Amino acid sequence: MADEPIMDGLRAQAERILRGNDVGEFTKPGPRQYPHQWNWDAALIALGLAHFDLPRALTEIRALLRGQWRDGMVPHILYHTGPSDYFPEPDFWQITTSPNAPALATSGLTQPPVLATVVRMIHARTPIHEFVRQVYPGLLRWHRWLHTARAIEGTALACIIHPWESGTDDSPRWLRAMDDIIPRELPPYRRRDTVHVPDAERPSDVDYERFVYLIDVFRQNRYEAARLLACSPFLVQDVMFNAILYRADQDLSALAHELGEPTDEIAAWLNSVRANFNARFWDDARGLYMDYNVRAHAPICVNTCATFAPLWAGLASEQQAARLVVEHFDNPLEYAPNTNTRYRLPSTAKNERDYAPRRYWCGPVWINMNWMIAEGLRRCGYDTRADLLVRDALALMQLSGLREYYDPRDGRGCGATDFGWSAALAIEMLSSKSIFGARF
Ligand code: 9WN
Repeated sequence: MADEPIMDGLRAQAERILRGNDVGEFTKPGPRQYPHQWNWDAALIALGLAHFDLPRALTEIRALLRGQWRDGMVPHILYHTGPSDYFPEPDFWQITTSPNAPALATSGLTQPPVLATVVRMIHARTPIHEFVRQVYPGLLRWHRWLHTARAIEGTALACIIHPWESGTDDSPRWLRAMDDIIPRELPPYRRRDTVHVPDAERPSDVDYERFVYLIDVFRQNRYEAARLLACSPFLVQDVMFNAILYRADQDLSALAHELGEPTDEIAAWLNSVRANFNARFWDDARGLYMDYNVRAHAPICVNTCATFAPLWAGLASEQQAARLVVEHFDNPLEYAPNTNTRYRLPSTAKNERDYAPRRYWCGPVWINMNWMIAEGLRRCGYDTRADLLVRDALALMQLSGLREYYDPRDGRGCGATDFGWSAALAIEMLSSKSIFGARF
């Protein structure tokens, strides 16, 4: 049974963090480590804020859409308050070379499009018709850009051109895909991400060099979408990004329907993704979803928590869902607790070569992943497993505070402190009635 007074303490702490990271129109993901607005952080933070301050939640979303590029891209970082000690600083991106750049300083990349889903979730709880009408055109333009400017081979599946676009930056799936990228010349830069967080919990220098090299390629090509598809050394179809997009298309379509807007274009994207998703990503021999390296014309055979994202989207068949759950989620060598690990869900399978329990996306538990995968498991009828993920997420936050990620062995907190989406999703999970009652 959940201990409700302690849970109340967690909720109060989460609200305090969201208030503390609030800079007026946007919320810092982490007060020191991440002092700007990030795309999918802003969406998840808005979901949490909506539980106790709906107007502030809507402000967060409006601020994010203010950075939208003329071609429809919603960028991954927005520098509303100018430079800080965060690298890359706004000028490093050189976005003004693009005719599509907005007036606001932003990065030149995007991030997982979870925003339409969040808008629909907030609206389903407290109708916000006028707001939905205002933001709908921006959401539609972003999705259209993803399904066209980032699409190849005549399908609506989207490509990403930088690991940062996946939101799971140094996941071993990208480390493997970056093996072939040899930076030729690097612009001068100084890493700042290891000032506040220990080196061992952040990407290695070699990986960071590749992150920077890719940005340099994009700025030299003035962020022209067609050129980036043609020349980016990193071109990948990310299973989780596409699952998030597919679910967001479903939510966008529901919003369109309610607004009396046409839904044919969205239906065509949904049909195309549905028709191509499993053929592209499902590995029937292993019973796992794998990303696809477009440059190498080959799947990226690395087992990470991204494999469970199709559950969130309703893209896995009953049999596929059962294989994911029984062969992998429940497997103590991969994701289930064993004598070495107490907490679910390691972000990389424990038997993967590059599994590292404290390094960024290479193994630690992330609260957004637990939440999203729990929602997916529930959608497919695996409520008991979903409860395990919610229980562990809440237990970790109580044990170690609202951190960016957690060591699955002992629950120690890693990365940034007072982390925004951990706080927001603590509130979201505590507010969802299903977590209370006999199951805990
Ligand atoms: C680069 C803000 C962001 C998250 C990403 C996470 C991390 C940035 C960084 O922090 O990425 O975008 O500097 O490491 O990987 O998912 O949006 O919280």
